[in-house]
Amino acid sequence: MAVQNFEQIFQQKIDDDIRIEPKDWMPEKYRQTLIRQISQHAHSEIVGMLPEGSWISRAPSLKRKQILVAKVQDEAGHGLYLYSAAETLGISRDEMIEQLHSGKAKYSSIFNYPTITWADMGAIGWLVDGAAIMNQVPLCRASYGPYSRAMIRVCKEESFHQRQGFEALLVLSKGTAEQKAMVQDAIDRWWWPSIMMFGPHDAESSNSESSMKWKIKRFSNDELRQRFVDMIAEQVKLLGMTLPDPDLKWNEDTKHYDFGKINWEEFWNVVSGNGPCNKQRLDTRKKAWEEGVWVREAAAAHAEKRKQRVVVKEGIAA
Ligand code: FAQ
Repeated sequence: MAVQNFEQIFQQKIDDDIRIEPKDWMPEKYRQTLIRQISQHAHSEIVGMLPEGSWISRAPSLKRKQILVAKVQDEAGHGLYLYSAAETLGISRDEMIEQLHSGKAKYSSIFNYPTITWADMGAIGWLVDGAAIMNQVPLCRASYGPYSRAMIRVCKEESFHQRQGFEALLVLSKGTAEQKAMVQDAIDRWWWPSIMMFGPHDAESSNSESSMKWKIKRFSNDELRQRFVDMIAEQVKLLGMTLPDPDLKWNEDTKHYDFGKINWEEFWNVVSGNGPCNKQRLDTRKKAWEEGVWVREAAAAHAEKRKQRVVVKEGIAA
């Protein structure tokens, strides 16, 4: 069959909302786009463990520590499902890790900001996981089967993450003047980076056109960002706090909140490796990878031994 026919059949499946599975024919650009997005997503989960991980030993109570440990473990799990989903497209885990370490593969800009106070744990749960859910619920219907299925579980866990973050802030917001100030300061620092997570404006989004045609993306960066702003602008009132945007205003005509200009210079600076913590995050990941060599080697040797044992047993049985 000519490639053109394969392409028509492929696009027809997408248009009919039939999932594409690993062994189905797919255009090379579709495969590459998925590898880029899924691996970037996996790296984000793994690097995303670092800003919160540093607070596990400093959590203010046993309950908060248990919640934080569970959340960070969930993020490790998300990274692992996503690496597995990407592997079905023909890239190995080692190649993906190498791309992260060399700077070829990106990860979300948000994880290059420092976590300065305990309230940052609440702000990450509420705002960062909140933005992640807004972006990821539509990915449960992404056209690639292994990605969409992984996202269903990821989203269930993310929604627990968001609620725990909001609840942690709610408790602090009813506390002392110092605790209230700590909440407002965390919101002030995390707000703009959170709305940058949705990526550049649609007009600047180089991948959106093809990703929408292939139903990897179901909504544009700006559509999802607007939904997030509308949701958070209401929720912040429950905390008795404000968002650091003087232009944030309900628009009766559009029935959405208008908001101020995003600092794209800051965004691209962080994306290109020059954010406040980019170097620290990558150095930590590289060190963990190097220090884990013996674990990977031991696991591979153990697997090989087990395989040999099965071969010997089968030989005896025959
Ligand atoms: N950071 O053409 P578009 C989480 C890049 S997981 C860095 O619009 P696309 C869980 C983009 O790669 C958070 N780079 O790109 C958690 C592209 O460059 P490239 C991660 C960004 O792919 C919570 C260029 O800009 N979530 O938070 C960013 O169509 C708490 C042009 O952009 C996902 O990965 C950015 N924010 O749309 C963990 C979800 N935005 O690659 C721990 C899946 C854009 O061509 C604690 N990904 N770029 O060189 C997606 O939905 C999409 O990839 C977007 C970007 C929407 C992120």
